[in-house]
Amino acid sequence: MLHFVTTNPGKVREARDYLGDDVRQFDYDYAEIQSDDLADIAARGAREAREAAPGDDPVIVDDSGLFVDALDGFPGPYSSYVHERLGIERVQELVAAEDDHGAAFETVVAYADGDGVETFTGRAEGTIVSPRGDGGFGYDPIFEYGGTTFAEMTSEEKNDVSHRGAALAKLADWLDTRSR
Ligand code: ITT
Repeated sequence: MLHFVTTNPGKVREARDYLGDDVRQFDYDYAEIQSDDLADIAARGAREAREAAPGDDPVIVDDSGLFVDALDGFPGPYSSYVHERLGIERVQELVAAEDDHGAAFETVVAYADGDGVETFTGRAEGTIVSPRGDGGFGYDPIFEYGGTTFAEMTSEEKNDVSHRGAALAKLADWLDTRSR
């Protein structure tokens, strides 16, 4: 069993494409440190959550952020707070007032087991647009990649091009190599 430590079922759905049905959501609120570095946040969270997870099973933590070019990377590590407080429409309005609508999603997946912690990163570059689509979660309706928003894609289509898909693919490869 692999425990995905998150309050976000959308992340778990995307992870199952790479890691199979062994992935279980573990709704544990680890202490998120204040840092500009997603890897630091995810690695510390994974270390703490492993202590709290049932048995000796490994855990993963995913820390992600939306980095808007014209806003010097804002909201970045504060994406969750900004999502709750402002919502995606207001973020889109902020970006629409700028000339450059470019943005990137970044994810760090941290895996912790008895041997320690490994981190895997992924990035996707796109454009902030008015909301479109009903799929995905979070900022997906305003993040356009190749003419389609992430919310207009199926989970598999998003995984093929997304930040999380890239990080999960690296983790899956690493687990595969290690088990040989
Ligand atoms: P956990 O910390 O419990 O895992 P969270 O949703 O708060 O859940 P993050 O802090 O990693 O996770 O996410 C920061 C924000 O970015 C949050 O509002 C998410 O909904 C959003 N987000 C993360 N990944 C995303 C993705 O693939 N597409 C759209 N929005 C995403």
